[in-house]
Amino acid sequence: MRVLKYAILGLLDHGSLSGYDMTSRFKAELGQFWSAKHSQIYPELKKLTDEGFIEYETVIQGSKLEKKMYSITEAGKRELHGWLTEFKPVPDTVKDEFMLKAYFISSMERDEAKRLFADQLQKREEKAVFLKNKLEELKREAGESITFRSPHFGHYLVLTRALERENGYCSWLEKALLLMENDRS
Ligand code: FER
Repeated sequence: MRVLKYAILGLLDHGSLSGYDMTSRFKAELGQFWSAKHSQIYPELKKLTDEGFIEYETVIQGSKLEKKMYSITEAGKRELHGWLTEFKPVPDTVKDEFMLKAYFISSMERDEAKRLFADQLQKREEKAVFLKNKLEELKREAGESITFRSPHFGHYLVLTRALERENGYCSWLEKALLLMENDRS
């Protein structure tokens, strides 16, 4: 499934963008949880144009520079809406290399395992702090409470989910470290 296709349609549903604007948006925000390479974005823009889901207008910048400003078409809006409202089964668990190491923990010495878990805990805590700061920043920017109609609601949802995930990961790592600390088997 071409999920990048829907990421592009979603971005364009809020207003027209150049290819450059789009790669910037991927870098800044969307890319934090849905990364895409420049090399993937441009062929997808071409494909979506051929399919009639987006269109572009060539804008002259200065004397020579040209850029394509992309916008979503009515067919594109219908396509996006179809995807947004479609029910899906729970996807397979995202692969996490650390889980594979946890599964094979008995092949390590206790101290090695403790160091590995402590290192992961430190890094996950740093990530949680980063996300917490992002969330505070978003709340300040949004001003009043963020409700369904707020333009920040989607960003808020994705950030709160990410923060819950990292906090949950940290508390699991702490419990695992305690288990290794307290049993002397
Ligand atoms: C953001 C910063 C980080 C953001 C998402 C993330 C949606 C991370 C998400 C994740 O790790 O799942 O601004 O905006």
